[in-house]
Amino acid sequence: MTRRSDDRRAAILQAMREVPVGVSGELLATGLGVSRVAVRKHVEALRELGYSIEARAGEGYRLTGVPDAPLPTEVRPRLRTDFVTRLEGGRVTGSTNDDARALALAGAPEGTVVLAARQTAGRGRLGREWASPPGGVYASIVLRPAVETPEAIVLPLVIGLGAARGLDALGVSALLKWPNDLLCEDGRKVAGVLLEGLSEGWLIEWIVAGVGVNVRCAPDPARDASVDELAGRTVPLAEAAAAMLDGIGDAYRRWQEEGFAPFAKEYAARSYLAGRQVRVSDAAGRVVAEGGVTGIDALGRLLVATVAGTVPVVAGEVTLREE
Ligand code: BT5
Repeated sequence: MTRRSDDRRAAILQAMREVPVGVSGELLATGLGVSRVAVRKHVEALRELGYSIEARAGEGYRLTGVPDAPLPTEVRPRLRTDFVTRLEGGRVTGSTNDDARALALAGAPEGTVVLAARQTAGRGRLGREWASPPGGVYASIVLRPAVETPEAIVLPLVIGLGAARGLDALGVSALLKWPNDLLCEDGRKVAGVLLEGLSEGWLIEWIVAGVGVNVRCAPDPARDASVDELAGRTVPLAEAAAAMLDGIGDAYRRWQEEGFAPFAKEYAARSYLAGRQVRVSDAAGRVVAEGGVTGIDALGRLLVATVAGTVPVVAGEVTLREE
């Protein structure tokens, strides 16, 4: 779908929202500067997206139902900030991170976002699966941070904090499990963040920040929590998507301007691991540190007090140790 078609469909939706009794095809055609046939085609395309639109002779088009989906036409009007420059997708895809990567490679600007209501090949870190059934929101954002590679090491934490603020806006207060899990109090996971990117030496070409949120779904109830359950209400998927994008966009912009320092205190306050006994393993499963978590340092590394002294951990899988 072209940007222009998107804009026209958004305009048709807005007109129908403003005049609930019905808007004539002729009026829509004149307003948009297109033919009535073109209007009819746009209305058909909106129906295919899940909108219910009645068309009656003499009364025109009437919007009678809106899909509960993270569609650009529903997410865009709910965005609070101008961070998002382009919104794509909203239905089914393999992985929004792959789609956003392809757009980034083709030169898409910062703030380009791909959304999905379901993924068939959603992934987490280290090749793990991200269960992506309907009822979740899956989003990936193209970032082009103006910093050198080492400075971007903290970015996953910044994006995690932004996602946590997005959840705040939905009435869910989440804890952060270093490096990238968003958990509720009892340790079940409500959202996850995955950053992938390309750099040329110290120069970052692009980063794709992907976030998956269980809004109405909890694919494995023993392990996962949902926004609906935690917020105690049914949160529209488009509202969830917009809140996450605003939260992440705000945090990212602040980090670009001021670095990580303004986030350190909030990260500590939201830390699920602070004060806990943990075991950290590398990708191959080797234990790299074992002990009590004392916090993170200015570079975003996890500080683990081991018998041999404090170890700053750059990457790894953290599990809680039975106390
Ligand atoms: C993550 O990885 O938590 C990052 C997840 C990022 C998903 C987004 S969705 C949009 C974008 N497109 C993608 O393809 N991915 C991104 P990690 O820390 O490796 O956690 C993965 C682990 O979380 C799995 O091994 C499961 O144990 C668990 N898990 C899988 N699906 C889950 C879900 N829906 N809710 C909670 N936990 C889940």
